[in-house]
Amino acid sequence: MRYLVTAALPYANGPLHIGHIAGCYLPSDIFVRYQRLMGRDVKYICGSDEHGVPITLRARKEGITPQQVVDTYHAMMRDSFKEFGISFDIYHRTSDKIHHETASDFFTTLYNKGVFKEEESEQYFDEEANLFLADRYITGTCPNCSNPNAYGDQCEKCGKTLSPRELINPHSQLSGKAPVLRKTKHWYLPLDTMQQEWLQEWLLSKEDTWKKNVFGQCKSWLDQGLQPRAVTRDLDWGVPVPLPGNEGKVLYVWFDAPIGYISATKALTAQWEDYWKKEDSKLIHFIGKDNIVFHCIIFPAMLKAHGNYVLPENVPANEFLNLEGDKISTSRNWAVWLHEYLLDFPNKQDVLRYALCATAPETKDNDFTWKDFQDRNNNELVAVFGNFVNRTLVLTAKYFENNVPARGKLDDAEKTCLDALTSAPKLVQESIERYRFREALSHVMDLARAGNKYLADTEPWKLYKTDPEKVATILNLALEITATLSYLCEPFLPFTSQKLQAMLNIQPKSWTDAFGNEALVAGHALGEASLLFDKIEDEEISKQIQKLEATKINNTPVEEISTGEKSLTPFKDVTTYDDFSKMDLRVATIVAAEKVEKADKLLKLTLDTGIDTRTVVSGIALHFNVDEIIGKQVTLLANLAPRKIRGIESNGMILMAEDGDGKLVFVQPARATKNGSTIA
Ligand code: B3M
Ligand code: ZN
Repeated sequence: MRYLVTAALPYANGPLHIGHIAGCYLPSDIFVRYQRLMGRDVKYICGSDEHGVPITLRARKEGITPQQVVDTYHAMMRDSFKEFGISFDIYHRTSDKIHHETASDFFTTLYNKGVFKEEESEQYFDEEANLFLADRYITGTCPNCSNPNAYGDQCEKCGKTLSPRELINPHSQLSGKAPVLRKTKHWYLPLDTMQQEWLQEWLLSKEDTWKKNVFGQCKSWLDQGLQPRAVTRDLDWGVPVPLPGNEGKVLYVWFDAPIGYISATKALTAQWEDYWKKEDSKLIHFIGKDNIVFHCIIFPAMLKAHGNYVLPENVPANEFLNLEGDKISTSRNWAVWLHEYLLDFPNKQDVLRYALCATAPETKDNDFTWKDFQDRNNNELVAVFGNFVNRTLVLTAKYFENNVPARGKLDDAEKTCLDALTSAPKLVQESIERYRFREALSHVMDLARAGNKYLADTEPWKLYKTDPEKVATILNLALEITATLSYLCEPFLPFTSQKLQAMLNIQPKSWTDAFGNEALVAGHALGEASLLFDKIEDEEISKQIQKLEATKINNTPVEEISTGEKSLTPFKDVTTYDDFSKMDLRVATIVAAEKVEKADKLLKLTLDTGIDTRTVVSGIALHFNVDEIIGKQVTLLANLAPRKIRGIESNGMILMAEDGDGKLVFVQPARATKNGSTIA
C-alpha cells in the first residue's frame, strides 16, 4: 500500500495567506508527517498553478509577461512553504515542460478515445483587442444583485456563479468596449452521461467515509444534474490544445491544473505510475471547499475516462478561515500574509501552526484573531507545554546532574500518569486517521497537561530533601512524558519537536518504535535546555492589529467617506519636477501625541522616522482623538525648515488629504512599510 497526498496547487498570482495554510497546507502536512512516522510509503505533492486568466490580467495590468508574474510568485510561495515547514516531497509548477507534455498527452488520449463532445457556440469577442473574452476578461452587472462589477464567471458580491451571457451590459476588461458574439469551437467533458454511467454511484458510495461538508456539496451537484463542461478556452496563456489548426486555444486551467499532480509525481520519481495506477494506492486530495467540485467530480471523471488511474480515496476539504470576523480578501489586503508573518515572528513557525491547527475550519468556517493567537501561545504553548518541559529539565539538571534518574515504586499518581502516557499516541493516531487534526492536537496537549498536573500535585521541588528517591521516580516519568511529547508533536510542531529532542539528547524515531517501551534509560545524559516557547507581548499583537486596521482605512470605498457637497479645491499652477524633488517625503509612524495647551486645533506629535525621533506640531486636533492616531503611519515632509509654534519646535509637516467638506484623512502607504521609506 502507498499514499499519494496532494495539496491544492495555489495560483501563482499573489502571496500565500493564513487562509491557504489553514485550508489545506497545514492539514496535509500534518497528515503526511504522520504517515512518514508510521513508516508508510507516502509522497506529498504540490506546486504552483501558473495558468488561468487572473494571471494574464495581472500581467497586463503591470505591463509584464505572465511568465514574469508566475516566476515571482512561484519562488515566493515555494520559499514561504519551506520556511514554514510544509514538507512537500516536490513543489513543482505547471509552466514546466513536463507538465505541458503530460497535460497535452492526457487531452490527446481522451480525444482519441472519443470522450469529448465537440461543439460550436457563440462567445463574447473583443473586436478591438481581437480576442475571445474568457471568464474574468469580461465584467457587467450581476443579474442577481445588480452589482455593476460582476465577473463573467462569478459575482463576488452575492457569490452567484455566472456565465458571461448572463451579465447585463457586459464590457471587455481589455478595451472597455461592449463585446460582440462570435462563433468558436470547444471540447466538452460529458459529465451528464458520466453521471448516469458510473459517477453518481461512485460518489454516493462515499457517504460514510467522506466529510459531511464534502459529501453534501457533491450530492447537491448530482441532484441538480451534471452538465457537460468545456475543457478548452480561447486564450494564449496555458497548455496549447494539441490538435492541428487550433492556434489561440488552450486547455482550461481546471483541466490542466489537477494533471499537475501527475506531472509533479513524474518529476519526483521514476516510480510515479505505482502511486497513480496501482490499485492499492490511496490518492488523497487536501483542498479548500471552493475546489470541491473540481476534485470530487471533474478530475475523477477525467481520470476514469483516461483509464488505468486510481480515483481519490478521500478529499478532506476544509471550510474557510475568516480573519478578525471578516472574510479574508486578497484584493482588500485583508489577510495575514505568510511571508510577512515569517518576517515579523522569526522562529515562531510552530506558534502559527499551533494556532491555525487549533482553530482549523474543519467542519465549519472559523475565525482567526490575533488575540486568540496570543492567548494560544501564552496560555497553552508557554503555560502548559513549555512550562512542563522547562520544569522537568530544570529540576533534572538541578538534582541529577542532567542525567535521567531511575524509576522506583509507582503510586496512584504515577499510574494515572502512565495511563495518560500510553493512551496519548493511540488517541492522536485515531484522530489523524479520521482527518480530525484539531482533536489530534488537543490529545497531544492533554498529555502535556497531565504532565503539568502531575508535577503540580507531587511537588518534587519540596520533596527532594526528604525523599530523593521519589523525586527520581517523578522526574523519570516526567522525562518520559517529555520524550513522548517530542515524538507526538512532530506532525504539528516539527520545529519544537526537533528542539526538544536536542534538549533530551535523543534521535527522531518512527512512531512504530517510539511508543510502548521506555524512550529514556536511567543514566542517559540530557542535552542543553532552553526555553521552548516565549511569551508574546501585547505590543506585538497591537502592531499586527494596527497593520490590519490600516488596510481597512485605505480600502474604505470612496462613497462611504465623502458625503455631502463635493466642492473640491481647483488645481494649482504648474510646477516643475525640480521643485517637487526638493521635498523629502518619508514614511513615519506617530508614536506619541498630546494636546497643545491653550490651542484647541494643535497636536504635538512624536514621530519615528526610522532615522530619528522628532516633534511635529500639527493642526489636526479637531479631527482626531489622541488615542486613535498613535501607531498610524503617515507621510512626513521631513525637510521643511524648523518652526516654533506655541513655543514648541516643529520639525516637518505631515500630509493630510482634505475632501471638499473639510474632512481630513492621513496620507499613508497602502500597506505598512518601513519608517524612513522615501516617497517620490
Ligand atoms: N489553483 C484554485 C485555488 O487556489 C486552484 C487549485 C488547483 S488544484 C489542482 O483556489
Ligand atoms: Zn451579484
